[in-house]
Amino acid sequence: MLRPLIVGILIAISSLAAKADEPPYPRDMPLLTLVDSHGDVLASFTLASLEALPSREVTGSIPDTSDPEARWSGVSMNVLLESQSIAAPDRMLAVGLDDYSDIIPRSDLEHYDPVVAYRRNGHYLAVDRYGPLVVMYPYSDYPELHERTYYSRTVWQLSELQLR
Ligand SMILES: Nc1nc2c(c(=O)[nH]1)N[C@H]1C(S)=C(S)[C@@H](COP(=O)(O)O)O[C@H]1N2
Ligand SMILES: [Mo]
Repeated sequence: MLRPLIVGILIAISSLAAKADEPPYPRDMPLLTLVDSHGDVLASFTLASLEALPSREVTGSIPDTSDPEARWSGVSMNVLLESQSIAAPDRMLAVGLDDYSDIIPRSDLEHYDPVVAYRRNGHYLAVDRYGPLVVMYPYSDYPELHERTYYSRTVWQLSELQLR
């Protein structure tokens, strides 16, 4: 009988897949903080809480790097704010772990719906690979995004969104 063998192989494959799918950081580690204009914390997200929200996928790459185009999946910035019943602010300052930051205006959320991505081509992002979170724009859907303005808003190692 082949069946027990096939079942055994399937179990082996899925346990390997489960291992490969483990994030390179704890699922309950705070990754992203939303703060208001006074610096007060409005919300905090872990991988687990981000994954509990509906996901959105966009195609793009980290600008000005050799990073090839990839599928990035995560949470739409609009959905992220809605999940906390927060109206989209005029501007958000997106801050990286390296203290790099840039302003993302509300018009970007309306026109492009950028994503707070936690996976690149299906894989979680290690901190030394632009992760854990990256602001990614849908570059392949909107060629006009290929411009310095949006490149600098593609904040990798995203750790904080300051609502202005
Ligand atoms: N956290 C973080 N995100 C960032 C940057 C940065 O220095 N830190 N640089 C921005 C700019 S100007 C570009 S072109 C791209 C690629 O930056 P890099 O060339 O420094 O990798 O990421 C953007 N996001
Ligand atoms: Mo840049």
